[in-house]
Amino acid sequence: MDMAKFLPVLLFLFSLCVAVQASHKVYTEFQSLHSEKTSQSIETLNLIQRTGYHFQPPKNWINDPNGPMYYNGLYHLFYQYNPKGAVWGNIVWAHSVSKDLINWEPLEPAIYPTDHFDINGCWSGSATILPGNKPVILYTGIDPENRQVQNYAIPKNYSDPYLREWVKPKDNPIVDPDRSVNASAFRDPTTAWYGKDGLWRIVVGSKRNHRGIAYLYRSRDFVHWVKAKRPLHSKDKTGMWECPDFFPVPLNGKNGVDTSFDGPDIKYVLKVSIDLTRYEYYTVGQYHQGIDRYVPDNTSVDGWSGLRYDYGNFYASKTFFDVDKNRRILWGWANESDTAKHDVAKGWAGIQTIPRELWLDSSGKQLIQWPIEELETLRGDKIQIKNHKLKMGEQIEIKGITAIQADVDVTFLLPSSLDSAEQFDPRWVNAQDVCALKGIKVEGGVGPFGLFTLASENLKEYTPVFFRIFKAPQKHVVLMCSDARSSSVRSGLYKPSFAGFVDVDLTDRKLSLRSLIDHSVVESFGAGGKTCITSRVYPTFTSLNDAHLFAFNYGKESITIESLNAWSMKRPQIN
Ligand SMILES: *[C@@H]1O[C@H](CO)[C@@H](O)[C@H](O)[C@H]1NC(C)=O
Ligand SMILES: *[C@@H]1O[C@H](CO)[C@@H](O)[C@H](O)[C@H]1NC(C)=O
Ligand SMILES: *[C@@H]1O[C@H](CO)[C@@H](O)[C@H](O)[C@H]1NC(C)=O
Ligand SMILES: *[C@H]1O[C@@H](CO)[C@H](O)[C@@H](O)[C@@H]1NC(C)=O
Repeated sequence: MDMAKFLPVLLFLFSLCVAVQASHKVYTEFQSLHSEKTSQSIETLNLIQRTGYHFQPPKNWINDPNGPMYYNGLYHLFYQYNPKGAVWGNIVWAHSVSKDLINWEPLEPAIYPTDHFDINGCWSGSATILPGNKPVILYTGIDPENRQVQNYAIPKNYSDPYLREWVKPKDNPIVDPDRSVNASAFRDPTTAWYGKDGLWRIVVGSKRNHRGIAYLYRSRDFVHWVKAKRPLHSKDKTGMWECPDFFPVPLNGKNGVDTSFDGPDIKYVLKVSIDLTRYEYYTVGQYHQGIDRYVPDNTSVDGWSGLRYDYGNFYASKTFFDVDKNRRILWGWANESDTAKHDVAKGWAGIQTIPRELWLDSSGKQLIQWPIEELETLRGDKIQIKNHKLKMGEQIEIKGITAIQADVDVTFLLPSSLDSAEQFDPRWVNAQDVCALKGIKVEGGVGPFGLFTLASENLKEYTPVFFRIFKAPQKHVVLMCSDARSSSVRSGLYKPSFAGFVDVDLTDRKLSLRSLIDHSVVESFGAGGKTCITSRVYPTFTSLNDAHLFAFNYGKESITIESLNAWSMKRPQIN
């Protein structure tokens, strides 16, 4: 009997099985479908919705960013990719390189299923640069029993500036789930860090019953790994921890440091992607090297009522240290909020958000994120507004730029008294619920004020990004919303009222907002990057000029636009 004939069927069955266990959705019926009737033509859908300056491959499904690194003058980005369609499946490590993190050149996939240790899948992982400038990739493979194991891969030719080909040595897998570990919930190895004792360390995400776990492993040679008696950290009632990321941040300044940095005046950050909520949470804390335990500070809430990198569509993120510019950079995946049917019709799904520089706020309590400075090279035509007072109910159009592909940065000046701010109800613990309750339509005292992005001329469709300010006993509460509920007249879309609170001092009466608008994505940074929200939205425009941008104030008190700068954004070379 010819087994080769049955192999594809077996692989298919295995991949279905893995997919179910990993709670990724597989739409087998769509995998070979190339077109689908929709009300807008496919050309129009793509013209309006495909992003202009966000990272995307020409077509197909993408998810997690993998193994980002800087090596010999080039930035590398790998990412989870389905070469066969616009839904999850057939995952390989696609690979692109860049000199500036903005323009990208595509290469052949670097890692794809070939061996017993990854024949059923090549899932997420990280890169570490070993001494002697030798990169190594750690990733999760799915073996023939559908167990999740950790593998390594090394460049075939270190002199190839593009690191095109990667070799998976035969001693893989290097980390097997032992009997205490759930082999169906054991994935996404971190970048390694080096201890004073001469041992490398990594963390692998997992769970036990309902407890989310970051298992710690140690190795002298990067090949033989031993599980530590105790995990680096864990937290009950949080479920599976995916894509953990663990790194040091200096107490002062914006610079980043290498993952193995050993010096004074640093704190650590542990981020996990929680599969149950599909959001990411981080804490700031202490890493006790002697006992190899991470302990969040008492100012950092652990679990899913804690801080998030982004309060919108943002998941499976990963940072890397950019040794060229001494900064730590964050990549994150923004999935679609459209139906799988539309994704398949367009032929693509998923984007990477604009890389963000990330550092510790001077309070030491949270991180600050800001789009990398290289993005500014794409700025074209500019509009500026200074000292414009927005009275109650007023909105002004920001004309003269391409509102569908823009960068807007505005600083609002609040009234000298915040007495008329609405009272904050202490029961409001979830910002998204408050945004849903109040939106822009419930009149407030101070706010709502902000931007209408991707708006139709008559405001039939618009995505407001805005603030509302509340009075509370201790200090004012600032709510930031990116509300997709009116973003499209189409039904069947996911249109959440994403929101987060902004821990900002209002004594200088200033509050800033920057939004990166790009066809079907609005990435917003409140108060200089203290609170970030990414929304995916799908207005039904039929031409690029249908998109408009406004600034508005629907609160009782006047708000002044102290300064507003908006730019048309150029289209870089992406893949
Ligand atoms: C390695 O890459 C370098 C630079 O591209 C090239 O000159 C050399 O021939 C390659 N070596 C092998 C064995 O392919
Ligand atoms: C192991 O993880 C899988 C996938 O999440 C889950 O379905 C299963 O219940 C877990 N097993 C145990 C013993 O917790
Ligand atoms: C939090 O920890 C700091 C020291 O890191 C301590 O001074 C402070 O009292 C603690 N606060 C609470 C509420 O435990
Ligand atoms: C992105 O898509 C929306 C709509 O389908 C889901 O609700 C989210 O769970 C999903 N996010 C991730 C990280 O998969």
